[in-house]
Amino acid sequence: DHKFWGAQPVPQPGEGPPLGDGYIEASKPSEEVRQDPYPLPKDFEWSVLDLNDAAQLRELYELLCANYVEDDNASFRFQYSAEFLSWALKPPGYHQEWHVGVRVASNKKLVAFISAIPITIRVRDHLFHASEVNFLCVHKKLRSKRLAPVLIKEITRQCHLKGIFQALYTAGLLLPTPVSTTQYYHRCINIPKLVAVKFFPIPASMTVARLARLYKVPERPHLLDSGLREMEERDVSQVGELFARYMRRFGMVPVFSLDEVRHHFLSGMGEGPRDKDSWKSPREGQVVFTYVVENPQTHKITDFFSFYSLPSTIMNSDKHSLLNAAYLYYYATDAAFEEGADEKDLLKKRLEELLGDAVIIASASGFDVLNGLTLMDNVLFMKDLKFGTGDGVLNYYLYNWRTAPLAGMSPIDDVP
Ligand code: YNC
Ligand code: MG
Repeated sequence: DHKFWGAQPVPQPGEGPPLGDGYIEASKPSEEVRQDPYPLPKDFEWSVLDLNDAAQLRELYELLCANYVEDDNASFRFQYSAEFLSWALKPPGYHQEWHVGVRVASNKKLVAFISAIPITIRVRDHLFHASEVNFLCVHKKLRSKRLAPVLIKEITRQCHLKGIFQALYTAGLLLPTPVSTTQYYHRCINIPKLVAVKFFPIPASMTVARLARLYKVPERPHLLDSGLREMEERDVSQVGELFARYMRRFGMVPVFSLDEVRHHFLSGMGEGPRDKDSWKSPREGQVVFTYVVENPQTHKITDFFSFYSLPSTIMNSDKHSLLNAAYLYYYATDAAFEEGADEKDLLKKRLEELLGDAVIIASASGFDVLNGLTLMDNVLFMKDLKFGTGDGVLNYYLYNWRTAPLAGMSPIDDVP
């Protein structure tokens, strides 16, 4: 029984598959959009955050650090860094009005937040402008007071004011109605630590030492000798093209302009020298790690991969306080464009080499674990690269857009 979600333009339980793809509620001209903010309970006030102000960015960091998403056992809580939040919330064309905070009126303490960023997405054969809603958070002391629906209505109003009527969002929680459900996988790297903090339940009949040997990774990336290096500014257009072409394989994808490619894959890497040995020493505050493979003869970029740093606070250990987790982000390879009987084998082999190096670089950079979801082509390589099934799921949702469910953003051909 969803008092809020039951009245929103999202597919409702029991509706059955849609006859065709399209919006649920028509867009409105801006003068018909509600002009004044939704009322908050007394004692609270709206506050648009200026994330270019280090003090306000810090306030958001602290709110999320203490109150954002935890796993089901309340053992780990996401600890997004200030650098991450700055990168994630200020992509090209971002709107400050979409960084919506709630403060206690008397002392101005930040107690809730919701955000949106502009995105262009393709869902099957429809391309549209939308927003991606994320970082919905209400302080632990203010839970279950129906504040979340007010935040969601306010960010919706702010999107409508900018002419945006569709949104994409993800949640572990099951709501009406996922367009896709993906599962978390984990490539364990720092075995002794992961066992100590109970991230990795050690199987009976196994010792930590044996397990560590089983998960040991080489020190040096294999593709270094065939053109693997950090992405640079001069790669932006080639990476953009390769990415766009690769993503045609999937049913629901973001479509990036070159500015967005630069932002998502390059600017998150931070400043500082990019050299052949960069994989050994991440930059201070580095959020994203992007590597390309440049063919030494043709100088064409044939592949790229990226992952991002998102640590978690460890809540129940006296030995360790931070889980250094990396998450697979986007990748692409021109091996996907080969045609022939063994095309799937070729692709699988290439992705194992490529993302195998992602595991090696994550390890060399000090990450304890590399996480991935069952989306894109991840299922082709995760098993052989020793990713294990996690117990978390991530549901993908579309607001005000109807389409039949997609199989984990996997190739359209695989949709049941
Ligand atoms: C959630 N995560 O079902 P019903 S993910 C959406 N996403 O409504 P109250 C959620 N809805 O079922 P609390 C939700 N969690 O009665 C709860 N709800 O219809 C719904 N956690 O509100 C819930 N961050 O205020 C129910 O609940 C109603 O005090 C109950 O607050 C919820 O960022 C929350 O997990 C999540 O901070 C704020 O628990 C709080 O519990 C919290 O009584 C820890 O709310 C952090 C956490 C969520 C991470 C995320 C994506 C959010 C998407 C929101 C939907 C966007 C729609 C598109 C809008 C733009 C449209 C355009 C154009
Ligand atoms: Mg509440």
